[in-house]
Amino acid sequence: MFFNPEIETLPLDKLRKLQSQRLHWLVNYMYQKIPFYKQLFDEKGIEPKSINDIQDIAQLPFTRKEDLRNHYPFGLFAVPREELARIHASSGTTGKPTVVGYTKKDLQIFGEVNARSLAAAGARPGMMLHNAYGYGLFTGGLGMHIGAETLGMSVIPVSGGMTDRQLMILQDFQPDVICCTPSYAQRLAEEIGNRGIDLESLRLKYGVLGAEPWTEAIRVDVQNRLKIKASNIYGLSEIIGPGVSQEAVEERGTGSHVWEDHFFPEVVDPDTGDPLPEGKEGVLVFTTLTKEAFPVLRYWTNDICSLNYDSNSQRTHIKMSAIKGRADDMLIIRGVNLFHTQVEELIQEIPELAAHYQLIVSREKTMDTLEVKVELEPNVQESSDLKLQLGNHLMKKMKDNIGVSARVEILGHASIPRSEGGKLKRIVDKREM
Ligand code: DLL
Repeated sequence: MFFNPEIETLPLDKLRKLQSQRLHWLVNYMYQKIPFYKQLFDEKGIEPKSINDIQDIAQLPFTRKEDLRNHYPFGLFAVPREELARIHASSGTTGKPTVVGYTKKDLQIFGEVNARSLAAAGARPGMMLHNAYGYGLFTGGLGMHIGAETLGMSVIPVSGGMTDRQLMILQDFQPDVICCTPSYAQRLAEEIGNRGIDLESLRLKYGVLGAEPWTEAIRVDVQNRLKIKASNIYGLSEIIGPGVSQEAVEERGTGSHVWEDHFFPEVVDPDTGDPLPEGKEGVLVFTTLTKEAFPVLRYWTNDICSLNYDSNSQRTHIKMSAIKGRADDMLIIRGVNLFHTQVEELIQEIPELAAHYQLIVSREKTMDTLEVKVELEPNVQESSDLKLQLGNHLMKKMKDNIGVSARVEILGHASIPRSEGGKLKRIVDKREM
């Protein structure tokens, strides 16, 4: 089902025209309202009035996290504080958070794109949403909330954590749809199994999972254990929050539609910043085409993926592949680059292994070393022989497929920490400790 059929299926020539008009508006708006962009455009000799086509975007400068940090908290806002309707923030790894603002109109857009996302994920007006994304400064909870209300669903604003209460609500209130991080869906699924809760007694049909990288390994795990159809939702605070892109439930595994009438995506070369053609992997960059309070131009997300049009899909908007990881989370082990999702994919190919794993990076003398800890599937009979054999198998797969030598340790069930409600850290970096 479409929430906004006209826009979601807009022919590409019309979409380009709309994007071109909106980009023209955006650069002129930024030039007038945000001193940072005025200075940037003046320095680079960019004449905002001359930007008339979406293709002109390649001439425009990038915005980076550092620019946001340098203007903390409100320095890149385009409206006076009296016109703000909402503030969110994402906690950085160090120091101050990144602060983002919304006008009333921005909140309408937030509702619209998340209503589209929920509808694409299988949700319908009249269904009940169990919203286990965190409420608060994090955009997940309130973003899905406004989307669900816009679509015409009822919302249980349960927020993340307190797993006992989540399980009670899932049984007693009978929600149709759940949204949370994939790692927390794994946790909930596992607890349901541990407590012998009959899946038939639940009404859940769909999961809208995101906010962290995940692969088919976790999708299979969650879908089987919860008997739901789980699709991917992507977004980031700097662009709006959740609802920047969404996988259609009937096209799972083929990428997520970017709502590109609002958020114009590009994939660029991480070193040169040159735009890359369709299908090539690089850094994802977004321009907000309609936001008022906190518009951003060519924001360098650091997320790695590729973009592709899919002519088999009814929705015309471009699809982004699942995020491989963030460029700053890429591990470099003795010259080999890797993301934890690559290891996750290999784990899925070994049926005795569960999608519960951790990567541990340490430094021995001057060499970085990688250790992978993975759990056995709970129904597999444990033995030290089997663990050794599976460990060697995964080690060889990593060497053959990724080119990295790692130590692998196979552990029994429930040995690796689970998500407490939010994003799960799957990499332990002992070099920083
Ligand atoms: O995580 C917004 C969100 C909330 C998205 C709920 C989806 C659902 P931030 O906390 O600002 O915002 O983190 C943004 O999380 O740049 C990616 O690195 C990562 N991320 C978000 N969604 C996905 C996803 C929210 N589906 C950062 N797959 C982004 C992979 C994701 N990574």
